[in-house]
Amino acid sequence: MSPWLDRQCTFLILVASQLCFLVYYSFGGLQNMVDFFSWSGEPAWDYTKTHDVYTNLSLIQRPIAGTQGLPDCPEKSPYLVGPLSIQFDRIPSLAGIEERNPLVQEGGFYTPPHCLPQYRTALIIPHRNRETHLRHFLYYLHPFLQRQQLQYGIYIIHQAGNQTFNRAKLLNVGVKEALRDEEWDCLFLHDVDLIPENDHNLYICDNQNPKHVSIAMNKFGYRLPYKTYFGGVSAVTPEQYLQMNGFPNEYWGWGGEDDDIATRLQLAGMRISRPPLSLGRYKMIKHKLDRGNEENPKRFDLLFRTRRSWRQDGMNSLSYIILSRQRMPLFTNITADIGPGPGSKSQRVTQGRKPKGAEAGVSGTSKGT
Ligand code: UD2
Ligand code: MN
Repeated sequence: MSPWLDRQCTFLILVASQLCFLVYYSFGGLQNMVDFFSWSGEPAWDYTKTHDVYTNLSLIQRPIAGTQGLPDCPEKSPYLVGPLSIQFDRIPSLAGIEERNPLVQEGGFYTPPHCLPQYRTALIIPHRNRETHLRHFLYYLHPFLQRQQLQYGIYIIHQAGNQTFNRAKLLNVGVKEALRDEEWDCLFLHDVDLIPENDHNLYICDNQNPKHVSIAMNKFGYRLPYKTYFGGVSAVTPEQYLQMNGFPNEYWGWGGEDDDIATRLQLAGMRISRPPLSLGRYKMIKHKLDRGNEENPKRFDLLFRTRRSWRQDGMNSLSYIILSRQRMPLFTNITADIGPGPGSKSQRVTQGRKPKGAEAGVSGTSKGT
């Protein structure tokens, strides 16, 4: 080969390999590329053709007398419609949502009236000062879940006071309190500002492994931002939750707790399961970082220690005080004093005293209950 040709070849190889890299990264790395090329058995969804989230609801909302002789609900509900239209420009009223969901019982509970449900799912939502997000959430999630023919309950876990927010600890409180009500098969841990875009994204657990559900969000251009990402919406069975000793209690402020959960589930011998990228789609309501949930400067140090700390910090070290448990028309509201967080001058919201009506004895104030 002439030196001229040789140089031409080297040049072409260089250009080709650069192109390959470009393609690889524009697909968001290996995980997304595998999803893109592998056939998942799901139809290719067209998100330009969307349906109203209340479609078909009147068909499943006619109450019938008694539950005797009801057939089992099918594995997959025949009422599902696929991609949903989601808008946040108008804020629905709670009374309006109630009116459109007449079969939701006090406390935000629902059981299908025409068949015996195969799954019982509790949704657990950490919350403080996000009332408009909560209304959007209830407006979309109630009809979404009813169309899936699940038995479900919605729990809003409200952090009392204005000290630093602690998402993971609130999730621990929520799991413990929800399991007092019912033997839920599946616990959905859900940010209040995320709305699922496709009702074939079933709110049920994977019995083998914890499931990360919100894998494609508008916020990240509908791609998984990194391989071990576990934020937003995830689903665990009570057994999986106990196997990983619940979630960490020591992450105060924004960030890190989701990565800790991803690490601890692996340390507990499990791995992350995920739905197909075309199904785990979510819209996040735009927002700024909340006051009281500033970035946690200790998150990297804490993450460095997860391997050593996960067996001591979690469900077995959880301590909190329930200030109120209210059965609202569309959800159960649990207000908890989860402590002041590190570096805080004041003590608990309740200053160590049991407030009037608080259920300190029953609800896990002592460690390890
Ligand atoms: C990301 C993750 C989230 C969590 C967080 C870091 C996504 C979609 N979500 O969310 O799961 O890991 O980073 O901590 O990537 N909240 C309140 N009031 C507050 C603060 C938070 O209700 O004052 C609740 C609410 O349910 C919210 C959630 O905590 O959706 C997560 O907080 P965020 O929405 O401010 O954080 P974000 O969007 O960065
Ligand atoms: Mn958010």
